[in-house]
Amino acid sequence: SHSYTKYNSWDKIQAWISSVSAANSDLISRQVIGKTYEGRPMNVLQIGKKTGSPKPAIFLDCGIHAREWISTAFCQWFVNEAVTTYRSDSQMTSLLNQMDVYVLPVFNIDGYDYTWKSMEIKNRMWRKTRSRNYGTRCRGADPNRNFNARWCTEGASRNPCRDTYCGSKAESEIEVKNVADFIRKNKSIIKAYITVHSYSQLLLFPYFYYQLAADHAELMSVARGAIRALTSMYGTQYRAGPGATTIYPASGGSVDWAYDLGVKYSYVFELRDTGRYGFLLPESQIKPTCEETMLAVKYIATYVQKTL
Ligand code: 0X9
Ligand code: ZN
Ligand code: ZN
Repeated sequence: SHSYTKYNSWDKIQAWISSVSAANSDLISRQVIGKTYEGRPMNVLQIGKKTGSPKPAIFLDCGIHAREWISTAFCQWFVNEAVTTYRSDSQMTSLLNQMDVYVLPVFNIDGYDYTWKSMEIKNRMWRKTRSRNYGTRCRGADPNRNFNARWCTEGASRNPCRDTYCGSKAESEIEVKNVADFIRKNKSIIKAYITVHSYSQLLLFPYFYYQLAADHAELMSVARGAIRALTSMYGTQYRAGPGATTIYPASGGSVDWAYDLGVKYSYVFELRDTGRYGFLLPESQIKPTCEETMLAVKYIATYVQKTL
């Protein structure tokens, strides 16, 4: 059965989505924003006190890359922390009274499921979606190169057999289109966009091309505060900065796209570790990783709440 301190298969996560929503119907509403290429429903959980009128919101997604299992574990952890600490934790209570958090627990469900169903280690390392590409047996595109942000201009490949294949056009991947449509539709209320990856212990923000964001100074200072909070728990070291100069330039990423749409507080987390285990982070690290990351996400959320 489902466990917050283990990695869960898609089937278990799907059942958990139903049960956690049903058990916390005072705080959680769920909606299907579309289906994946292979037909799996993409559920977004809206978490917050139900006030009957639209509230300012934060959009949080995990698992855009299939093999980054700790990312997917974090969204489940976040939902559980939100519902179990609402009322007892003043910061969470205030946040969920005033704002909603939209959580997409697994962005790339087909890819995630593929990393579970196959016994071959090479498929545990699958990153992309599972769509068919014209004229080749190689499947999938990198959803984090498929957004309409300087699409396929740098740090992305036109070769469908590569891990950073940008797709046949921006939003060619149905999962990307579903998320982009949802954020576009709700852009007047979405104040922050947080996307969770692994690994490298980084907190990144726009741009992933060589240009400073207009809000660079503020994004950097909020990131530094978030890291300070994260590090305070177990001493885990993080670096913060704009994507292009902190890791590498890359076009078509969700965070640049969200920022250019007008979502000012747009961040990418790259969770533990720094390479010892990489994408194969042991289950013993799920709890400490999620607990420390909660502090950083809550720091950003509380900052955004204060700007309202
Ligand atoms: O390359 C990526 O997509 C991310 N790193 S990962 O190792 N998790 O694949 C970095 C975030 C990229 N974000 C943008 N390009 N906007
Ligand atoms: Zn990633
Ligand atoms: Zn906790």
